[in-house]
Amino acid sequence: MPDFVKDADWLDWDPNPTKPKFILPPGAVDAHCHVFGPGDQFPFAPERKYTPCDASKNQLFALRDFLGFEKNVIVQATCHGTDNAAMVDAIRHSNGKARGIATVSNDVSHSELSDMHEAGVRGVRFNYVKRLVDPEPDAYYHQIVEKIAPLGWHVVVYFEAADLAERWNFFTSLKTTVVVDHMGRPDVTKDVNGPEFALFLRLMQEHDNFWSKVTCPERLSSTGPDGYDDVVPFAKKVVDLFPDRVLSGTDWPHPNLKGHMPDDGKLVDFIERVATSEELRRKLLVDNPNRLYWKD
Ligand code: 0GY
Repeated sequence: MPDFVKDADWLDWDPNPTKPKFILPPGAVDAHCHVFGPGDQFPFAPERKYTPCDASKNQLFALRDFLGFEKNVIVQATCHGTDNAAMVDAIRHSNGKARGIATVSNDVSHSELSDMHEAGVRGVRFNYVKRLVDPEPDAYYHQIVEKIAPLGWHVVVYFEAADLAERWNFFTSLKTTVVVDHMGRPDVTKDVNGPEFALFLRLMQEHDNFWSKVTCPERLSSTGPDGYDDVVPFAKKVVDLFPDRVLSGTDWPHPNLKGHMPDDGKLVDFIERVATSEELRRKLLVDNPNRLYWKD
């Protein structure tokens, strides 16, 4: 088995997070997290743009229990390309407490999809972040959608705010549920009421098949981990406007972070600042993810 060496500037996940002050409600779902390898068991993809540290299913499940989540949605990370084996192994060993989002190519077979469905996969991710992948033409993704829609799966899209206008026609042509990662990665140094974030809000407003993860303050913030203050107005606005179409998650093990590695306990505390009533927190953490990922 290959012996992978993580990137020289790779920041490892925090093995000793603090206990969150915010007590998660029963049934809470961490709807955005990943597993990496372990590389000697589940090799990283040759076409990957980064080589991470290992982050195994058992380490993820231990974090879930420590933070007080009940379940996980494990999103295929680009370092594994279209080989979903590590993610599928994790959801298969979760006792029904994890569902998955896969990355597939347009020639994926119906039997591969059906095996993944049986394991607990409920969607595919289209990644447009150029430092992570080389995006394919729209036709390629349409071919995938035709194959996954009959299974009741949805599409997760990851893109940078500056690329939304270019992707608009393709995104709005999708008839499945579409979940946007990290609010479309807004530049939070800009005005929350400015034109860039307004375009993302318009996408959500005009297309009620769109959902958003209000995730990744650690990735978006320029003020840093002390509350991630600059991200709060953006995430709060999305939760307030679209309470039935939002999801939360840790993004553990936090791929490609530069600068600081977050304390996952503090990321849980962030949730209380963006979902400011018990009802909003129940929708964000329990009702919405269970409706989307555990409907069958
Ligand atoms: C994320 C963020 C990133 C990476 C990936 O699949 C991935 O490699 O998702 C990132 O580097 O922005 O959403 O977890």
